[in-house]
Amino acid sequence: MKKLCALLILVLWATSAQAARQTLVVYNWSEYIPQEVLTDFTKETGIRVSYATFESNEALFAKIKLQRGKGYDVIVPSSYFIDLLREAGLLDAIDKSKIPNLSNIDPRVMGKPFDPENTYSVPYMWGSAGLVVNKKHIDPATVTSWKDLLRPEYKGRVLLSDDLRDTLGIALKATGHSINSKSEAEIKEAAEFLQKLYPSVRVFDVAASKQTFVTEEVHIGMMWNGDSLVAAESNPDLTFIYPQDGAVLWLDSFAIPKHAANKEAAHIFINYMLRPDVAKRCVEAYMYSTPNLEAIKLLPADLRENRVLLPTEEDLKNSEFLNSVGNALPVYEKYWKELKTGISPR
Ligand code: N2P
Repeated sequence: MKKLCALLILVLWATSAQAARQTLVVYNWSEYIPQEVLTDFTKETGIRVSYATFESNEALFAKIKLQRGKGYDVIVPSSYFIDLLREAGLLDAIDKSKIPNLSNIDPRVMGKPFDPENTYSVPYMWGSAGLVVNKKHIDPATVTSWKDLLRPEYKGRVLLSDDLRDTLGIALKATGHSINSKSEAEIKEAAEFLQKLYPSVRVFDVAASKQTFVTEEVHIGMMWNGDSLVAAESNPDLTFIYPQDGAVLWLDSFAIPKHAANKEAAHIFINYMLRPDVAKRCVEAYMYSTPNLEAIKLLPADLRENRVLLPTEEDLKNSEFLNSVGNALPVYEKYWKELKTGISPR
């Protein structure tokens, strides 16, 4: 018995010592994990972190596909991109026995259609694309729907996201359809809404949307909720609105690529990120909605009550999470390209 215990201790020690020698390669959205959190992870575990960032799911997918699931240990795809990566054979199953902090996660974000058993994904943050107005120029009380973007007085002052599903998503909402529509007629109607709006658009952007709103180059448009709260710290006139026709919701999750070199360390990292005190620091830095119920309890009251950060069911009425649209994706791409280039699809 004694011998067995000694052997077990030796194995555990060897595993953690081996993990500690490794460099964990994390590939994540920009501005999503504070550097100090990564530094503290290394201090605690001895595992170094090499951190790279991307600005869109498409860029992430292309990179992981090109490298055939090698080169990164932890990635953070949104919603249905988990499914796309899994289908392409690019993800490895998560060993949930190594993520005890999974018990902190709100059951409402578990088991989404893109990964019904959470075999491949562990939720990190969720959020929305909603409306932002600058109240110095526009009375927020007059803006309740995506359709309001069409008002002629906003001409040249509108910002739309450069993300195809987000932007066609808000146009689908404006025209009364699901953001996950697979109907060509509905997608076409949404694209026509965007064509009508096009002359009003000053910028299509995601990465620089905060900056563009803060400098007041635009007065109204779409933005991720967290970005709007961070931008409002620099320009307090920026106000976020959950449109009555519904916001576009996403859930970003940790996943492990199929041929990750440091799977042991990847699990240690994911479990660390789900620790309530760590998740709290990430929320405070980037103001997105955490699904970590224990972390929410640790937040100061003003953040817990902030409905942009943690919206109520009522705020999210008519909102939907993005899902895979399967074979309809090329239809979205066709209309998106037409909008951006002016070249009509055949
Ligand atoms: C954080 C980006 C949020 C990711 N900068 C949206 N899926």
